[in-house]
Amino acid sequence: MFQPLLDVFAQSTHLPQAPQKKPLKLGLKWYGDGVEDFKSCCFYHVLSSHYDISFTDKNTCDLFLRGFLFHDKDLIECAKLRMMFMGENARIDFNLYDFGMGFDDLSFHDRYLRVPLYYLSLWMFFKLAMGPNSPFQIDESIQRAFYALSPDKSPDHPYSENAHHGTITLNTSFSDNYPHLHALASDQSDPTKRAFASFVASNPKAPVRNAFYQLLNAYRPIGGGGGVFNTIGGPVANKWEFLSQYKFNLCFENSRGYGYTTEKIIDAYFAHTIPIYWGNPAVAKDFNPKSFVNVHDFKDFDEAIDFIVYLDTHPNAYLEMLHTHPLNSIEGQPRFYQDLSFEKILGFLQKALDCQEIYHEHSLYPAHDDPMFLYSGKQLCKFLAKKILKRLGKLSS
Ligand SMILES: Nc1nc2c(ncn2[C@@H]2O[C@H](COP(=O)(O)OP(=O)(O)OP(=O)(O)O)[C@@H](O)[C@H]2O)c(=O)[nH]1
Ligand SMILES: [Mg+2]
Repeated sequence: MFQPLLDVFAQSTHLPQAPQKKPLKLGLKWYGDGVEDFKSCCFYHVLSSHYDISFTDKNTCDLFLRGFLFHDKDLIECAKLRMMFMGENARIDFNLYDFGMGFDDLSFHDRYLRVPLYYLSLWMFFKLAMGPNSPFQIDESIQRAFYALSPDKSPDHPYSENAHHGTITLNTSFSDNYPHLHALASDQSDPTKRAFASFVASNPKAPVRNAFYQLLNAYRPIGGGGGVFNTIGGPVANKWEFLSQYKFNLCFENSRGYGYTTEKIIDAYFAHTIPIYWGNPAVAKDFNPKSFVNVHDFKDFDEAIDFIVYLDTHPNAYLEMLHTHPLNSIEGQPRFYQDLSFEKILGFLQKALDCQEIYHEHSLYPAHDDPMFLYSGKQLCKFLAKKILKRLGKLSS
């Protein structure tokens, strides 16, 4: 069920008023189209509540923000404050970055905040849910706060944003764009009377996911909308409407990683279908284990498939899971793991921007384009000797 998850997310978008906005020059290497994609992301919304943002290059910026897996040589030469948002199953290198946000459930004082991709992806659904004919509700005051901070958007006009696999137009008729999903979410169709399961991925390099697909597909055929195991003659344009036509969605991550919960499970909740999940062994910290099939909970794949068969053949058990709140409750209140919120993200970013320390300058390891590169003892001595000679040269000149 998406509405209860949306309610908690909408509350978590609350931001305090800024006394006066400070100027912020932001250097950026972001996904997709760069600045345009970044502007659709909630980090932009959060920052623009307290800063007048201008985009500039890495040499003149106050903060360089990187949102991608690989490290460029030219970024490493940039001496400014560096922050990385890691959206893949990989670790942030804190020898190179002063601050980071990502999946890992780690504690590193003020230098790290866990912001898993699934939380970011809720921002798109929050905006979709505000459109005309939406079956979802968002409190009026929360909607007003959104539009007040987004002067380029109006509640009366459609606007476009880049999303995974294409552009999405927001603020247009929900029931026209998602007729099947609209009927389900407004209790006008029977969720048990749907085809079996869907799968939408285009990355074939996911051996565990592919193996599970084969086993499940042997029980009942799975509808495939992505580039891998496609059954509909080509990539599906509208992922969420496609998912809503099936009882389950196979939303395995491409690999296993502690903390690595991406947008895939959120897509399933939004589409009113039961997620069949594998990837983050600790996913039960992020989502209520009674609201999805957690394949990590089973001895092996066969046992997990037995449970899916049970849900598929017992409508009451199926509906109970479908209608369970996706979030865990803490002291009776459904919450995000670690109480993640826009205010928490803002606090982290403010501390980073106010920080006088440039941590990466104290790293013994020199900047290098390959983050896995480490100096051997001999190489390190050579490197340090060179540095000392350079310093002595400077002193004597
Ligand atoms: N509409 C649509 N969405 C797709 C298609 N292929 C993948 N997606 C979805 O787009 C989102 C982003 O996909 P990617 O992260 O680029 O790649 P992926 O194929 O999902 O594979 P991994 O991320 O490696 O698991 C995911 O939620 C996919 O489910 C497609 O052909 N059509
Ligand atoms: Mg992906």
